[in-house]
Amino acid sequence: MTATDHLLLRALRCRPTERTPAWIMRQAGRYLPEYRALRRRAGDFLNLCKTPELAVEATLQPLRRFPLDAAIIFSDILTIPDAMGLGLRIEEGEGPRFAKPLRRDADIRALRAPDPERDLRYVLDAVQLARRELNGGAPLIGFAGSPWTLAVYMVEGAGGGEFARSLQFAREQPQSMRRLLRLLAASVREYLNAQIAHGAEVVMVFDTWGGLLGGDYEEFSLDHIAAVIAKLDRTVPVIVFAKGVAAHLESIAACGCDAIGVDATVDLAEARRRVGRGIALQGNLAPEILLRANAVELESAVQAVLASHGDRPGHIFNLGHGILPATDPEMVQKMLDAVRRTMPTAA
Ligand code: 1CP
Repeated sequence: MTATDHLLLRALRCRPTERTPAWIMRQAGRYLPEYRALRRRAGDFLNLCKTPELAVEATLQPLRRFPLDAAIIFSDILTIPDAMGLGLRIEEGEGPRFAKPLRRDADIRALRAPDPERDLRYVLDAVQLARRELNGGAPLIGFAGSPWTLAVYMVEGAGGGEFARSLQFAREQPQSMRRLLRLLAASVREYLNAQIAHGAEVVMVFDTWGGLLGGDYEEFSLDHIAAVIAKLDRTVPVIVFAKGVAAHLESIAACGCDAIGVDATVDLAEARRRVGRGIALQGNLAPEILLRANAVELESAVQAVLASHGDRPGHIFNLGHGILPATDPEMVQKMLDAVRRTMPTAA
């Protein structure tokens, strides 16, 4: 099979597919016992990311278990700030933390864009090795955080909070924030282009925290995503994961991406009407459903997602956000079976 024949790649180009392709955000991770064992073997999460053989093993684990239509390279969006010297630590059960968060304009002026070939070599090696191991079986997705989402973590210094500090920084020191966003856009662009050069067949930009911005979303987030995409190697499709920004779907569709990943608050039929035909939509089963539904409820929730997009081309089934660590892997199998049982997408 040549790479362009994969269901995922066809769906991303809004071409007809015999069924709707499916994969899962955070498909490698803590809900899988084999991931927890691998992580123990690695010692900690960052070591797992930074050891290409282990990162590739984590990438492949979900594909050994489930009939998935994509692999996503095992890494994290915070590799860029780590490579910029902010001192990343990811503690069990605590989430990410930076030793040197950005607090003033001088901190931002001192930053340099990482050279991916040198500073993020371990990710590029993992991409190359994963591609070899996949051997054409499923397309490989590379990824990065959006400039704004990275800026949020770099200014806050930790995840999991309410992010008041980064919003305040954007409001009170907009010039500094813009300087940071421009630097991050250049860094993300070079990083994604390097992933493409080393074998990524799709790239995805995670804009997890764009929704914090309300009316300032376009200025502080979307415009910088568009700047990333404008200078990407466009031989591969680009997905933008847009969480909490349903009000901006039309402008996201115009940012240069090929597909929009939408959260579970979005009705796919309405999203399709709003973005038109030329752009693919990815999503959007609420991850919580996998925690509480019985088999019948799960089946009907999956049907509802598929029916809301309908039988036109350009849909990739996924969750509306990352799979939750408490998810029973059995439910994932049931969900993917339900996707495969449904009507094929019409030509
Ligand atoms: O094992 C562990 O305890 C670490 C948990 C973990 C994992 C499994 C982290 C720390 N990152 C990851 C992997 C990861 N992160 C992937 C792997 C590939 C796959 O999908 O299988 C991806 C794509 C990400 C992306 C990521 N990291 C995002 C964007 C997507 C999203 O879910 O919104 C974000 C916001 C992060 C930051 C981050 N890294 C880790 C955690 C726990 C977090 C979130 C912290 C917070 O709540 O703010």
